[in-house]
Amino acid sequence: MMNLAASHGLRLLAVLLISIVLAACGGNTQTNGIGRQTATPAPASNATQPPNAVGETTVNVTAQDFEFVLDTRAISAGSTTFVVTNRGTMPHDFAITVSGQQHKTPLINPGESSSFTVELTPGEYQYLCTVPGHDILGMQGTLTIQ
Ligand SMILES: [Cu+2]
Repeated sequence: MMNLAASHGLRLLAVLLISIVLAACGGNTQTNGIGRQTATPAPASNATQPPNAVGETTVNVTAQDFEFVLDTRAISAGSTTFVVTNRGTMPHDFAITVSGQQHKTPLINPGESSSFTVELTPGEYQYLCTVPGHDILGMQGTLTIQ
């Protein structure tokens, strides 16, 4: 009997809690319609960026000691802007070879950013930091465009 009573009490409590949660959610939606969008976690390096036109993508590149992290979620063939932010403790740059030609940022100091735009077609592109030795330490990779 004690068990039954206890479980009945628990069930009541659960129903109450669910009601409260539902009420809270409902209130949220009414007072703040854009609250939903903030649920998507953004990379720490991300600045707010405007929506891109068709065929234009922005790739956020984080340079660290000694690694590049590329946010390629939205990437596709077309005009591509690389926004490179140096989160390391020493100057880095970002260079990518397109059609045999190297495009790159100037040397970027820690905490600063630089960007450039190139036209990418489907294929594979090598990128690296051109500071001597940094590529060997890990600041290099291949970007694939489908
Ligand atoms: Cu470097």
